Amino acid sequence: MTPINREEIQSQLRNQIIGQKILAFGDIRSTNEYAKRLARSGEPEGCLVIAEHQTRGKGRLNRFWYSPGGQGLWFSIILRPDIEIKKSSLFALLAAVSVSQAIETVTTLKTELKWPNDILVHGKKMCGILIESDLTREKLDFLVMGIGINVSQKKKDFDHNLRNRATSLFIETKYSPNRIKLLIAVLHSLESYYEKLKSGQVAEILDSWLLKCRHREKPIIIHQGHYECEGIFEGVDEYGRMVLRTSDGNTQIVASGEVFTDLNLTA
Ligand code: BT5
Repeated sequence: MTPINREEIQSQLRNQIIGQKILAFGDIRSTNEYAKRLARSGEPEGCLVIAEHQTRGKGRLNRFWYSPGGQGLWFSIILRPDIEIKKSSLFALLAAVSVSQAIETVTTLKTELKWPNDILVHGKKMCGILIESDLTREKLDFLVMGIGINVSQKKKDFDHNLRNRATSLFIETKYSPNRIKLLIAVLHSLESYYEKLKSGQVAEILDSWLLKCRHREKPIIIHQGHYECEGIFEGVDEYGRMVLRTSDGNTQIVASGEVFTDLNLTA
C-alpha cells in the first residue's frame, strides 16, 4: 500500500483547525501517547499525529489496539475546546459520526454505531475511538482524540480471538480504498462536527449518532468493572451519556462501560 505522506494529506486538506500541523511516523508506540506528550508541552489544537504502525496501540482501560503496519489508519488529534468537562464524553460520539459518515462517503458500506466508541459493519468492529483528556483546575486543558480504522487486513491477519469480532474495509468490500482519501474525508467531517459542537449544535451530533445506533430501544447489558446492569437502551443525554430504562421502569444515566446486546456477551 502507498505509504502515508504528510505533503499529500496537506495538499488535499481544506480544514481551518484539524490537521493544521501533521506529524507522520513509520513506527510509533501509540499516536495517542505521543499526542498527549505534545499537548502537555503546549502544542496548539489541530495537530494530527499519524503512523503506519503502532507497537503499543491503546484501547480503553489500556487494552491493546492491534495496529499492523500499512494496513489501517492510526491517528490522533489534539483539541482544546472551551467547554465544560462534562461535555468531553460527546467527543467519542462526534468522532464516531464523523468516521461513519466518511466511510459511507468513500465506500458503499452501511455502518452502525455502538455506544460509546465503536463503529461496526455487519456486526463486527471496523473502527475504535479513544478519547483521553487532561484537566487543570476543573477545566479541560486538552483532549486527544485517537482513531483506529481497519483498512486492508484480510480475515487471516486478525488474531484468532479477534477474527470473528473485527473487520476491515477490505474484508467488507473486497478492495482497499485509498487511505489518504478516506483520511481526508474523516478530517473534513470531524472539522464540520467540531464546529457544530463549539457553536452549541449538539443535538445535530446526537441525532446523527442515534440514527446509526445499532442497539437503540433494544435490550442491553452494560458492564462497568464488576458492576453489571440490564435494561433498554433509550438513547443518550446532552452529555453523550447513556440513558438506560431498567425493568422497574426507572431511568438510569450511565457515563461509561461496555455494552453487550445478548446473553452470549457478543457485541
Ligand atoms: C477502542 O478501545 O476501541 C479504542 C481504540 C483506539 C485506537 C486508536 S489508534 C490511534 C490511537 N492511538 C492509540 O494508541 N489508540 C488510538 P476499546 O473499546 O477498549 O476496544 C479495544 C478492544 O478492541 C480490544 O480489547 C480488542 O478486543 C479489540 N481490538 C483490538 N484491536 C482491534 C482492531 N484493530 N480492530 C477491531 N478490534 C480490535
